[in-house]
Amino acid sequence: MNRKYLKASLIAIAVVAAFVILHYGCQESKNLSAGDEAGRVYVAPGTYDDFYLFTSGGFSGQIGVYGLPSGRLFRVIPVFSQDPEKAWGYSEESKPMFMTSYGFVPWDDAHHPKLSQTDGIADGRWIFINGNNTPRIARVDLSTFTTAEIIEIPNSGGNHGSPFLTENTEYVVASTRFSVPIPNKDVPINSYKENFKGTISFVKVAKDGAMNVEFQILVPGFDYDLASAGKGPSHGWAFFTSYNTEQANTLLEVNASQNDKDFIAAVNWKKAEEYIKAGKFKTFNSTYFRNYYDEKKHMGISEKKSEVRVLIPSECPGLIYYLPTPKSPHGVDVDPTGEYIAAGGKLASIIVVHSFEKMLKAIENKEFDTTIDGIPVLKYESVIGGEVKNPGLGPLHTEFDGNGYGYTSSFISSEIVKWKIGTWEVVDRIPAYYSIGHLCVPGGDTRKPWGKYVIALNKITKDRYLPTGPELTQSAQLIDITGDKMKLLLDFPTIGEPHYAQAIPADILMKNSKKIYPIEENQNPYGIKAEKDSRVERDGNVVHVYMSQIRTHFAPDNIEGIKVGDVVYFHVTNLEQDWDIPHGFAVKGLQNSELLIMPGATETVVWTPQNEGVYPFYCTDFCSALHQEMQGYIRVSPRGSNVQISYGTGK
Ligand code: RUQ
Ligand code: CUA
Repeated sequence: MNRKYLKASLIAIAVVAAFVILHYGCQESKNLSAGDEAGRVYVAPGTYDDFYLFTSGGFSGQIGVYGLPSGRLFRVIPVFSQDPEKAWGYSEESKPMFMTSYGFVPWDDAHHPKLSQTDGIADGRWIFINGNNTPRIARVDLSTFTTAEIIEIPNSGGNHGSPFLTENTEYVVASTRFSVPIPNKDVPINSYKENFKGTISFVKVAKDGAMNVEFQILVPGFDYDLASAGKGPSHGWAFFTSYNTEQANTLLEVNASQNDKDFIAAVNWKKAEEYIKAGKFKTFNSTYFRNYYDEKKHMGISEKKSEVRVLIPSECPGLIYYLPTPKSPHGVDVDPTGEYIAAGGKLASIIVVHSFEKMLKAIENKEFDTTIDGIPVLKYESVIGGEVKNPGLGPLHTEFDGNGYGYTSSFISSEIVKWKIGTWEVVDRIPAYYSIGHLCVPGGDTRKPWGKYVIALNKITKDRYLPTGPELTQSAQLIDITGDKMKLLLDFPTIGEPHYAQAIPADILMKNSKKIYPIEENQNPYGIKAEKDSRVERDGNVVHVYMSQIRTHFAPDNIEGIKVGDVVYFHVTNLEQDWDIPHGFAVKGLQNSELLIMPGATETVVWTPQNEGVYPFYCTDFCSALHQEMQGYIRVSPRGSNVQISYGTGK
């Protein structure tokens, strides 16, 4: 046996062994004996050991994917922000995903991941997340862990209260945090009370996941903060917290903390559907974009929209009611039975829990305090189901365990408080290190929580981890809730600022995980199906390189006839049909990110060489023992040179 070959084989064996250890040694232990058949079948609490945890990346614009109970980071899914690791927002195919009415927007602030549901139970098809700054909602496909769609929300000043969804994923909602003139126009800021409005949007989700802004409701100019849809008996309703009912436009820390109570807006969306059907809407001319990724074409496609239907509450009786809620409420969370609506008041000294049944009675009996812009304000005493006393300072968000308890995060006193639904007594509390914002119980927002853990999502970690300069990591804490007393199990740092998070049993997602894209289904107009189709074509000063990759070479790997001033498109198809064999692509001096191409996919990057010379290109992802051999050269000649296009591999 030739020595070089022997050496290569030994390296290959070592690499394969290392990969096996890396891949399988670090997985959450599998629990395939849980007995579930399909993702949508509910299995009782405690049956599952392992979960995927999806955390918002906050101002990183991404989603972090962790394993539970290990707390280990598996993946960062790029959503609203460019990610050079995966060429998200850099490749020609993914750029359309960032189109908005403001042009190409490569960043956002993502707060609330939300798993799709069927019958009020997370089903593992998709996870949605909001873009707060340039109002958008994204849908991530959980078979590929990639962003499949991003829709812009028109007539919104900032999409914070989003994308909470109804129990069969009929709608994801979007409420505007900042009120603005709608439609937007040039007015003095101190004309706030007269000119500024909020909107609550219902975005329809089709069977295949496609989103459409079905209708919006024009509401008074408060700040609409968070949302939660009804379930079971309250299915058909959705609830939105608001603050700044004072309608202040400056120094809100003082001016928006005057009123003793603000509101939860209760929207009857089934009624809204009737009004839409009956044509009781106004059509606003509003420009916004819907972008989706065509999985067969391996390409993002942008659609421009120009109209949206808007309902005006004063013209639609019964559409929306206000529930008085103390004091600058933040989170609103409906319990698993659908009867109780818990509100976290940032400045409140109790957790207020409204009763859905009492709300319906109060509406029937017209127990109103007043009416604001056609929206009846219900009497507090008529809708209140209970008050949790001594819940800690600054209660924000509540999740449920399915055993009759609520868990509320309290930011200022930095703790989780466990309380009993019905008696409203606090039964346990545990400190969080430090300053918890959201919290997450697996399935804790659904009709049938999986329970087992509560995860604290903390804003501040002073003295908890090694310092990392002026900014310290944010963190999550895993807490066991199977006993009477909550027990801290684990701390782990998070990527980006975790706002909300969602967890789902690993089994539900694992069996749907896509391994490859079948090459025969690749419909990318610049894709190729076999190495023999690889080629280089000149069209004026534009050059298209149709390139293939397979372990461990490019075709072509020698290219000549490129000239300074050319615009070179590398259309790179990864011909592999094996799981976990992406190849990368980068060329020296590329003013862009690498490409990272999945098996069976095609991606494109543009290069404009500025100087003559010879430029190496190579595979950036360690793909086999001979990964370092996966390289090539491009010769760039001066402008006006008569070197003809030529290319090849192995000649
Ligand atoms: S928030 S810490 Cu952006 Cu959901 Cu409450
Ligand atoms: Cu292909 Cu490394």
